[in-house]
Amino acid sequence: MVVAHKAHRPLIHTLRFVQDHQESTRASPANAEYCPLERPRPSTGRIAPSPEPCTGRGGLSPMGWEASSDCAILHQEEVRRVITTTGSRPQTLISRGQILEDTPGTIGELRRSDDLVTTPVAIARNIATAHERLDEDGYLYLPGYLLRDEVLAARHELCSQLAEHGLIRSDHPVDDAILVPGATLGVKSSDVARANRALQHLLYATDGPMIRFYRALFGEEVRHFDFTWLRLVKPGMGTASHCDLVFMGRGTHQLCTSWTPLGDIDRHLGGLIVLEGSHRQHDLTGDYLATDVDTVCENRHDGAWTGPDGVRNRPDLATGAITDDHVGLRRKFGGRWLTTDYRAGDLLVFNMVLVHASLDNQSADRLRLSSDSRYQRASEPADERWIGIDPPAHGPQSARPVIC
Ligand SMILES: O=C(O)CCC(=O)C(=O)O
Repeated sequence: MVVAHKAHRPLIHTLRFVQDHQESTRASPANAEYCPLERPRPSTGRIAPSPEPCTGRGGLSPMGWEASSDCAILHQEEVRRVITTTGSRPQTLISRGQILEDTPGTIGELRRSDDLVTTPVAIARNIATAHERLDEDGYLYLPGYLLRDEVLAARHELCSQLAEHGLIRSDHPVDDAILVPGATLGVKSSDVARANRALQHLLYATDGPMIRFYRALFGEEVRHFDFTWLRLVKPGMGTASHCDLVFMGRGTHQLCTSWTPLGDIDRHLGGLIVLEGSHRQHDLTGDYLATDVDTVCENRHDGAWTGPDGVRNRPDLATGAITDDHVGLRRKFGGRWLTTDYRAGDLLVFNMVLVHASLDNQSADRLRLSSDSRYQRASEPADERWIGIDPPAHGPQSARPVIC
């Protein structure tokens, strides 16, 4: 038994989780397939009457994030209408149904670190500066660091798998990843990732550029999580803001995420966005980062994952997301949302406490394909949820009781 950090209770004083009623009533082992942050947006309320740019006050209301910004979160249909009526300006950036502000102080480009890290050999030479930059920015963006051909081979194998599963059209070149309307995958995407030899090689080959990068960064042998997050992001979908620590903080906290675009992902197709400087704003993120999404209150509903009403034992931890209100969040933190037009071969590495999310996929019919994978020092303890031949992942099977 673990006693909850006192900060677990009044989360709304800082960052309040978005409560997802669908997830909380559908708590089943299927949730072990961790992609809850890409869930469809709730279909009630918060529909923008018009696509006017928001004039919001920003910041937190006393009740937390839900009412923190007057920048409405749009329905998927409404977003489509905005795109159509504005002539789909390619640079209109949308995340979780919300049009992001587009002034220089609110949105920017990721800082490139290909001056430091171009090849596995160069890393060792520049390792001190790379560490400094990772500390300073919370991320390292390494355009073209991976071998583009290897990335495209992984994509090809993935697209062939998805075509076999009926998710993408095989009457088009499969590598275009054109979605079959209405299709769902039907198997766990982590199983698809495990079966994809080219992807496994790209992410985990002992002497490949990825592992060599981390070996240099950590200064010792590397352990990677066995679970690979494969993102098959459909049109209209994107990922809500969060930090990775709340999902994978049961071992060392000194681990990194590799976000790997499996193809060219421009802003329209919707790549990752990171919130500038958020990794240093512990006054805002501290209570959130002290949580673990799989804790249950053992003094509530006898510690059951869901109570008799079908509601998650800890509704505040239903998804691990911070918010869908990415305009309000940015105003609260004060930095810019940073992103870029990613290309196959690029690599984005970031730490566990950097707030990030993704842009919505604004394409008509294409899947956005990427993976995220985790790496740490082999000598340090690992979060057991993500280790093993078939890792338990997060969800009821990984529940950890605490006294609330
Ligand atoms: O690709 C995405 O949409 C989200 C990825 C992510 O959250 C991560 O890499 O931690």
